[in-house]
Amino acid sequence: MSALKRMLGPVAVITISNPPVNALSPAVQESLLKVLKEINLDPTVKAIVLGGENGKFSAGADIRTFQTREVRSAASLEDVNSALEKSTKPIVAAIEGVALGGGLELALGCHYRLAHVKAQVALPEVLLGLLPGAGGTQRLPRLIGIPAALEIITTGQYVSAPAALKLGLLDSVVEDNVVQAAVDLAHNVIGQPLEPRRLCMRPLPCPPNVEKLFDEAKVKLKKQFRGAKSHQVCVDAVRAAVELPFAEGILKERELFLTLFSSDQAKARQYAFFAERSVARWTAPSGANWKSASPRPIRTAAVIGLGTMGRGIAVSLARAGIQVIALEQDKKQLEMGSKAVMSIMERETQKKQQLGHALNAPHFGFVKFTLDFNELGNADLVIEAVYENMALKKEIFQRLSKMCKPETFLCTNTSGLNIDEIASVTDRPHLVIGTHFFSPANIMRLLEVVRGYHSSPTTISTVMNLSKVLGKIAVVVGNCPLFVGNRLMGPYVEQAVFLLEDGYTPNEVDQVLEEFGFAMGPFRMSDLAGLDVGWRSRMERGLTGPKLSPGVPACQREGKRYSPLPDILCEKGRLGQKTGQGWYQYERAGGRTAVADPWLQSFLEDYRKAHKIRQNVVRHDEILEWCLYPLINEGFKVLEDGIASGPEDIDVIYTHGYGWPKHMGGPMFYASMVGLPRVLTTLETYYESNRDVPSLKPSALLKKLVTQGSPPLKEWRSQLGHHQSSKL
Ligand code: ZOZ
Ligand code: NAD
Repeated sequence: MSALKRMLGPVAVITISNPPVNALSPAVQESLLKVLKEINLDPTVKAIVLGGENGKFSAGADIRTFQTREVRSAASLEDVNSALEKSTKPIVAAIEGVALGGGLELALGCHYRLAHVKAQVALPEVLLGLLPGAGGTQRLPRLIGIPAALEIITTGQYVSAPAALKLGLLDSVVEDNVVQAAVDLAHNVIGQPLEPRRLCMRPLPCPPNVEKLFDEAKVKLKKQFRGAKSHQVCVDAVRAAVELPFAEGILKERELFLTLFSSDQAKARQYAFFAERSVARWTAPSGANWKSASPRPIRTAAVIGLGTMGRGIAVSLARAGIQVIALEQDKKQLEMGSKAVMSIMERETQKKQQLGHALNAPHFGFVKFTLDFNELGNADLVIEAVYENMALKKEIFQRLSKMCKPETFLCTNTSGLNIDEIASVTDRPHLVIGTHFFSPANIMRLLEVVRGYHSSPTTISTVMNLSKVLGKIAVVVGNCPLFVGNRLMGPYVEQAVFLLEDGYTPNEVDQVLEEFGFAMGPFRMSDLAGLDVGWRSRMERGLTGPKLSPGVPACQREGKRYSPLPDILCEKGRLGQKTGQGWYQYERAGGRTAVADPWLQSFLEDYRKAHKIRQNVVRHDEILEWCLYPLINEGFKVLEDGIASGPEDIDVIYTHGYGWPKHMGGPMFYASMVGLPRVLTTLETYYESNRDVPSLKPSALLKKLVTQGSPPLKEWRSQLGHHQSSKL
């Protein structure tokens, strides 16, 4: 962990060395200051180049040290930047790979910035619940102007080197050896005045109506990142650059940084960052790991069914350069499916080109559309995405088993059917696995990898490797009805519907959850997904249907409270956005703007009267608890059953697949922040008065953790049993 120095003639090259990403730990910062001081005293050095080891400039401050670090040391990175800026010898930043966060701020302290054409720069602090706290909010606007700087600082977006060159963030972009090019530039600028190159001395070009710009940015960000503080505070920090001289702006930036640094939202975001990385290291509670197996390469993949999911899956595969064979059941469906796939690909290509990503434009592999099952024989891997029907899936897997080469992996995109039952009809249960993509599959990054009892380490390893190739975040889960994500959704949606019976409107419930940070409340979400998805699954499980007419007075099924409201809506043809009516009404079938529906209001009133339901209006904060605590409780049950291997797995599934706000970490992290005793006592109270709602019965693991004094989340794993579908 250090800053290394070597001489190339009169140019000193300083290299940041802290593998794997050259994070700026306190030790690196001290080392940089020390080397810089030495160099400035050395009369043989005329110019300096600053770079990073192993093809990466720097990924910024060392996030691992944030929760343990003395806040007092927060200023030290700005001390380094200031020392670079004040240097009397010109300094050129040589950017390879990434310059992120504190890494980019370091480059902004240098007098010149040169980057490799494939390098990326960004200030992603906002996504860690912070702001660029080492001068970034004061220097960047002075370099590229307020509008562009505001966008970069408040969204954390990555900027490619060519785009950064256009913005004026970089002085030059090269295709070959960056360090050599930086040394050449350093040679050329020896003796040139440094004052104009010091960003702290630059006047800030201020557009007219700058206040309006800030106000509009705040409104937009509030909508885009509901409930998240850091985006708003980032705007205030850039505003300080306009209102204050540089030195005072730096003090203001630090003051604002400190308000965020110790916040729960920042802790949640940083937890989410490491949780995302930890799921890739999945280990069965037995200690065994699929990483011991080698993944097999996937060159050709087949997709069966080109409906909502199959289309997106085919595009994801093709975008990664994999040859795709896409199968449909009849000519009409094939035509519709192939058109949809081609149009997604065209849109994606156009979008990338518009964003100036032409250099990295996706390379789409070849997609062959077919009605002939025999064409799948040579695929390395098949993903089935037909209707959610066990008999149909079994029929398909039986056929696949007969005609695919013996080593072909057979995957199903089922949202919750039994993987082992599907595998049981094949000749190769060890090569069968669930690949649960989320809709739209070409956009959503989450992939639940559902391992069956027989899934082999090679199968898991291959699918995990494929997910990386596709740019997805994959989480390995066990096999149980609905797996992890949809299983936790059940109690959440169930409680939301009970709240309607109790006297609330869909809008009131949605609003509370949207204020919490969900992109959509449960009713808006159901309307978008289609109410019939759950309805068909309930019919398949015999929970509703003609024999169980929802008109009957008792809202109970098999001794459990059951609300027939969603079934009634489906029977009336109100399937959500697609039919123009669901929990809300829409301007037309397929419309997107949800408006409260007076019909629904009077229907709910009649329903309550008919079923003699006494209105039970609870406080708004209780709506949150009624919906979230049963979901969290189910999360503990999933851990107890060994279906997820740790709380991080559940949290990644929720933040990436279900719109749980990242600044709330995920359901399990949120529970740890609220306090496990509070979650437990609330559930106990609710269950006491609702014995017919099993999802309110506190999980044994939750009780155990509270009895043990509520250990921190990172210690929960040690309390878990063995993975249910474990054979590893
Ligand atoms: O890892 C990817 C990435 O995006 N990293 C995070 C970049 C980032 O958000 N930087 C901003 C940091 S905050 C900052 O800089 C604050 C600031 O200015 C204020 C200064 C004041 C501080 C005061 C404190 C009191 C990256 C794109 C770099 C690489 O992606 P890959 O997919 O190739 O690899 P990963 O993500 O698996 O990463 C490899 C290993 O490196 C770890 N890591 C990454 N960035 C880190 C970091 N560890 C510490 N600090 C970072 N900035 C990562 O966790 C992984 O390690 P393992 O052990 O988890 O595998
Ligand atoms: P869909 O109804 O939109 O599409 C299914 C497609 O499969 C249709 O185009 C149909 O013609 C085709 N098909 C049916 N039988 C076939 C056969 N024998 N051979 C070839 N093609 C056949 O369904 P969907 O929403 O894409 O769901 C597919 C699977 O993905 C289901 O198991 C579902 O549970 C799961 N899933 C859906 C979502 C979602 O949001 N829609 C999300 C995750 C998982």
